[in-house]
Amino acid sequence: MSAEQTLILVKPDGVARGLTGEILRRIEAKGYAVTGLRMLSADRELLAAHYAEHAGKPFYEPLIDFMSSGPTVAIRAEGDRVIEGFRSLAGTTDPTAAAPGTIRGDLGRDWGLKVQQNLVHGSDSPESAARELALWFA
Ligand code: DAT
Ligand code: MG
Repeated sequence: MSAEQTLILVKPDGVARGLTGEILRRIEAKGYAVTGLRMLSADRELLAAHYAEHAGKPFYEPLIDFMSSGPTVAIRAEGDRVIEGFRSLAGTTDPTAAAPGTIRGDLGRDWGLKVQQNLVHGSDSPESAARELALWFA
């Protein structure tokens, strides 16, 4: 069986705070291979496709505004169980609740309960990973 792939994003807050290198370091230190790397300013069309599952939720518009507020770094990472493994490295969605030792727990901030500013995205299933990689590495 070939190694699994996932899409990781360093969101605009992570890029703006100069944490791209630290996040890449944690991915590589865990033993995952970085097989794709791209910096781009995501437009609303890409973000709407990426976050289609959240359309209509109360945080959707603020999330799209935030994600289009600056450049994002898209990473294709590869390794055994990398989807689950990166979600574990990232920590839970809310940076205050995320465990110490995780990217969000160590480095994330709430910024007045704007939970969406949580530094990273990681695909949550093989189907999401395939769909999201096709969007960000088209
Ligand atoms: P995750 O990024 O941990 O997979 P998700 O897919 O449920 O979380 O949501 C996507 C993003 O939307 C998340 O990173 C931050 C934002 N978000 C989710 N729930 C939120 C909420 N209750 N309030 C504000 N932002 C939220
Ligand atoms: Mg998600």
